[in-house]
Amino acid sequence: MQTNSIKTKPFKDQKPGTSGLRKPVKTFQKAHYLENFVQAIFDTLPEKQGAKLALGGDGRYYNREAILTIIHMAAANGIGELMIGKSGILSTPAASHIIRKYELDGGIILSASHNPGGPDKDFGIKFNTPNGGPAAEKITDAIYQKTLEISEYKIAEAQPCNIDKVGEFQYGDLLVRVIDSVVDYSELMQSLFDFNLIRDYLARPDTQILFDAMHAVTGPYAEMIFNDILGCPKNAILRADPLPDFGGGHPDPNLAHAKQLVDTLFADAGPTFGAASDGDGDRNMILGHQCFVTPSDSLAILTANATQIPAYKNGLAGVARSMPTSAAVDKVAEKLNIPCYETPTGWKFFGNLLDAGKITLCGEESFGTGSSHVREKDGLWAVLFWLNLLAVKKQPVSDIVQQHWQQFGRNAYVRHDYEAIENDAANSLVDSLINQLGSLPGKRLGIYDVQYADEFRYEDPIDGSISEHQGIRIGFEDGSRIIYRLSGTGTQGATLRVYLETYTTDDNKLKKDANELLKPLAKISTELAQIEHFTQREQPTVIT
Ligand code: G16
Repeated sequence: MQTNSIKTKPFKDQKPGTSGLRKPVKTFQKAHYLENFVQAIFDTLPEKQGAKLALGGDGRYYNREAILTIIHMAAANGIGELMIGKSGILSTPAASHIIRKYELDGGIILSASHNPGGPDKDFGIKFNTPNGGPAAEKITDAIYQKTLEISEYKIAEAQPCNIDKVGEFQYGDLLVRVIDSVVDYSELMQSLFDFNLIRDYLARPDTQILFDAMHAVTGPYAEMIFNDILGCPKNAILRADPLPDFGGGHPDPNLAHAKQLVDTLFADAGPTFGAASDGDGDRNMILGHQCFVTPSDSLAILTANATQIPAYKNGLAGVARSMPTSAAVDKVAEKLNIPCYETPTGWKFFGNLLDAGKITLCGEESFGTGSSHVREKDGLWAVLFWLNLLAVKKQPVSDIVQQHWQQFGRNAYVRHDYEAIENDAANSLVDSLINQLGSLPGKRLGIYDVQYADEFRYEDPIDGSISEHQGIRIGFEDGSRIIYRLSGTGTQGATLRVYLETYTTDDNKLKKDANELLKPLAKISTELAQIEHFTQREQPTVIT
């Protein structure tokens, strides 16, 4: 097999963000762009020769082309084995699972997650380490450094290569194993949850569920689990077929982008349970009949009820949430007397805590929930956890949520996103906020007294690594918070995220709309950051 060394020049914009490198497809299609980044990944591997890697993605536009390029580069770089999802399809949690199960040296996942797909939309690539989780910052920094120094990459002469059939073939010295990851993943799920109980629950005449796969990667996984194994009818899954452009939709499971699902669940005779997952299958949204469970509440409720689920019946070592996620889970952890860690945004920050056995469950406000079963957040896992819980409790979702709030109080929560704003405007807004931080503690803003105002800094309790500038926190005496962050996953300009949270035990407020409860705090947040002045936006683009 002929291999070539191709001369190239660095691109300056290949610094991975919150979750890998995400750019418009057109950027990835520039000559050498993908290849440079992949070569940098290979050159960062501790043992490149003979390494075994997983490879696959969410099936979005450019997935297949990128996979074929990576196979040719792997062969030329001395990689020993690639384990590839059939037709290039691997959900992010399934990739994490196969890296762990088959003891691979890592994996390359092609996804821009919840970002839209298509020739004019987004693509992404990220590297996961042997623990199955997203590479830690020191590794992504090393990859970035390599991209700045690169002068050539290695690639084999293209040869026909069939990734649509399960089986093995040799590509020079490289062994390519095409697998059906749906089988591995569904076996893992069956080892965690009581499938017999869930099956009986789903067969009840008063139970009806609806899962929205959003034309994204979870379709085949959901069909095997819900239709084939749990016996749900075909129409229990919406948008099951994965499409390269997600059917023109935005594969983000939230109230704005899963509209048909939300409308159905909120109709008078709607199903008892609804859920959705995102582009690469790691996010989840949970709904009951006329009830939306915020991701922060979902994490708290799963934590409070974990011992009712087979996999967690012996209790939890601890829990973790990202800083902007509401403190609902903190209240539960306190009651259970288990540790609760606060990490920066990004699943990679949970990796060390999971590996060290310090936590069992973790989650984020950005519709991500997961556990120690893999090292990624896991959309279908969260859905099955809820179904197992419903099968045990035999109560409507809304009753479970209300009872949780009665017991622990309610952390009412919303997030306002201002998308695609000018980078300079976003940076000026953040600078202006940082300049105010010193003068805020002790001040009264509306009906709230500022207790602290700072930039979040994280010291990893396991390896001592430090991550600075992880978001601006304004904390109030009554536990309310306003958090500001710039997203690390957008591809157009900057996205400002404003997270609002207030805590209440007042019975009258337990049934109220969160937006209503957070109105005063929302007003303070826009005034303090002078959002309209800096961005010329009167309203957020999306409220979740
Ligand atoms: C990624 C990360 C998450 C993070 C989310 C939003 O999720 O894995 O940890 O919370 O992005 O990040 P940001 O607020 O910086 O946009 P995903 O599902 O997009 O891979």
